[in-house]
Amino acid sequence: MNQFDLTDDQREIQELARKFTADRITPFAAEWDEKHIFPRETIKAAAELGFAAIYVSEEGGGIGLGRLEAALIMEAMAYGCPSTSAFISIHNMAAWMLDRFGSQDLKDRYLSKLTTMDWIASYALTEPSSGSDAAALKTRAVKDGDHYVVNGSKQFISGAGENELYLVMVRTGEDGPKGISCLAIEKDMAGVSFGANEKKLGWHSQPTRQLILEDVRVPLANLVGGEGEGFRIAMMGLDGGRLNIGACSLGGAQRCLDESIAYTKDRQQFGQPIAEFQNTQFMLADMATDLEAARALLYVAAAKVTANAPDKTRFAAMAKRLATDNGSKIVNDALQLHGGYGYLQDYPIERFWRDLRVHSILEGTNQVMRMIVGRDLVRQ
Ligand code: 2MC
Repeated sequence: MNQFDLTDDQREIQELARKFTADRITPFAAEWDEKHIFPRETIKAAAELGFAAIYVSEEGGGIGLGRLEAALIMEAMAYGCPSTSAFISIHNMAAWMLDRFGSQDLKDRYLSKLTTMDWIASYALTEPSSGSDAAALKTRAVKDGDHYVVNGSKQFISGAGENELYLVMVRTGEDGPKGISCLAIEKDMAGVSFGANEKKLGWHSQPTRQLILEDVRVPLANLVGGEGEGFRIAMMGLDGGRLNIGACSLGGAQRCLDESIAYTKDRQQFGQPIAEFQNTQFMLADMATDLEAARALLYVAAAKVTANAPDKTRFAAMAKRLATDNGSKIVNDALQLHGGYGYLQDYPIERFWRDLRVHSILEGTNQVMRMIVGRDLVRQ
């Protein structure tokens, strides 16, 4: 087997995701964006293919694949709609956290609903005053009998108000990362409410709201992992989430590159297709090169996360940084190649430009990615 190529199984799953995207995502994505439609039915249809629990174990009801396969699926779906693909990624991250760290009781109660997407899960770490410094979070859970009483608020929560389950990082102990635990909180528990739907530059096909927790009584049995393990669990979830976000940038960038090749071959100026100009070819060449470089690193990083390699976190951070920076640059160049038409909603480029912009910010800013890599380099 060629170690630089995908296996037959990986190609098969990629094809499945591409077909699903062509049938169920690409034709509708512009309307979801324009009208801010949350495509719950399409998302549920993705679950029928196993895409709600890609790296959840088969015992847990998932399809038990690795992180490279997950990246291939996310990349393929982002070719149609990065926002919807990323939304499905976040659910996968939460489902994996439950499968990997949850008790049997938690899995019995929630995981089967998550693998079918009868229930959708959100990941809640960020707070209004703790973003990059995630370990400074203040949402507090205090024990009272066989419950925790939870108070606080979580910011920028994808799926908030729509999703049924929230994996919430809360403070149960001391300041800093060691005092953090992870709780599974249901939408319908008393004291759970949501802020207004945020008005965003992109990612219009998914709602983003604050999650507000006021004296929410959460059974002790809803603790995911042990007390004090929440930060590590959250970070391990993000190792995979960051790969997927990088993959969403790859998919979006590939779409915009393909659109640019087609457009520049068609668009005539100065008596010839603009694809004939050397400037156009040089731009397309750089776009394709930057895309392949980012893709190669991301696939290596994904294999490392699957293998639990000691340098997996560093590689996931490097790959997320490169794929999201390169992806946004490629989409920006695609917009330039489309000229004034690229700025119009008649073409898909501006949507991808808006959707990919946030990938350099969320699931850890690209500055935090550099911090993770840099710290690891000098620690050795
Ligand atoms: N895997 C396992 N353990 C990890 C880990 C990982 N990836 N990262 C950190 N840890 C452990 C680490 O080993 C340490 O434990 P110990 O002291 O036992 O060795 C502990 O966690 C604390 O780690 P740090 O000392 O590195 O913690 P610090 O507070 O310095 O900062 C930082 C860590 C900046 C990397 C983290 O706060 C971070 O990632 N910030 C960005 C937050 C973020 O990504 N938010 C995204 C929110 S989710 C989202 O956007 C969407 C869902 C859309």
